[in-house]
Amino acid sequence: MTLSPSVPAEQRSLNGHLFHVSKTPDKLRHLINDIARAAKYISYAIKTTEAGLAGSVNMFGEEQVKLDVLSDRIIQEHLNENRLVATYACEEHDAVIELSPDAPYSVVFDPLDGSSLVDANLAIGSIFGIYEGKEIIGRTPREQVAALYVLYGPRTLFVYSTGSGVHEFLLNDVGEFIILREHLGIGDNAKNFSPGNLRGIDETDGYRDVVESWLKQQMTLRYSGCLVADVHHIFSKGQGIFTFPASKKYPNGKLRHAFECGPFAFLAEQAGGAASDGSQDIMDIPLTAVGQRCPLIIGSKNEVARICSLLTAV
Ligand code: AFP
Repeated sequence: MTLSPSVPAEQRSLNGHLFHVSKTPDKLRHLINDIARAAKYISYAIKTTEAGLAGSVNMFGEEQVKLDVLSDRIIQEHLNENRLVATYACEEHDAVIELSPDAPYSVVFDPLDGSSLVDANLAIGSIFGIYEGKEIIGRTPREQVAALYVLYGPRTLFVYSTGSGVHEFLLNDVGEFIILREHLGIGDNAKNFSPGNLRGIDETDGYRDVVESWLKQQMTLRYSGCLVADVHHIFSKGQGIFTFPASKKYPNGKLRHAFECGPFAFLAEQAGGAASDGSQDIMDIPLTAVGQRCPLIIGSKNEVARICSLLTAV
């Protein structure tokens, strides 16, 4: 892992890094820069918008907070501006939306992940996956040409991969994303665990065994309720495991395949980790609908494999 002082000056900004280090094609670089610009507005909105309810519901029947609606609008405006996006799909709409049909990319995104934590002032995030072409349904996460997330915590971080490693940037005081760490890696073994959907511990075969094995090994609990924050913890510490298996309430898990599981699976693989739904690599599960959900086991490779075998052993 390299820290910023050793990175040549022209490679320190997000744009410089995309251009010089990741050798990202120009149009994709422009698109990622536009997403980063949207993230700066969201970061600002989080600090300045009253955390009340918007009084509307999304396609899953969940109440949208003002910031969900605002973040969604900010991202849409930025995607609309550049004529690089043919279609997009996001958590707040139930259909794929067409923007510029002949444009080179399609984008999947969760504008504000962890929005139920806004009033508690915990970390929240945005997640993006980028595909070539205008089709989203029928694709697999492996076909993404880039995936990235933004973490709005005490500091705003931007983490991206265009297929050559995972790189982390910090939003500085003049509004520039500056390199913090290059080539984030996830080691094969986990010391931290992040157990989502614990209420389903006895409804998912083997989940109680998984959790008991973590306690027996005296692993460290780290769970915030925001996927972006919880999985970023794994990237940041270089090890760990996050689970959100199915249960009676969530027969296919809660997390959305297109804009939660898929982008994180791409990033985890790039960092040397893995992501599974319990039996299949998330990277190879086709997107069948915008609202498709998927169980998620993500993080250190050996631990992902061990948990999948415990979940399917019963
Ligand atoms: P919200 O965006 O409604 O807060 O949901 C967040 C989330 O989709 C994901 O970020 C978390 O990992 C997961 O839900 C947490 O779910 P539980 O609240 O059921 O633990």
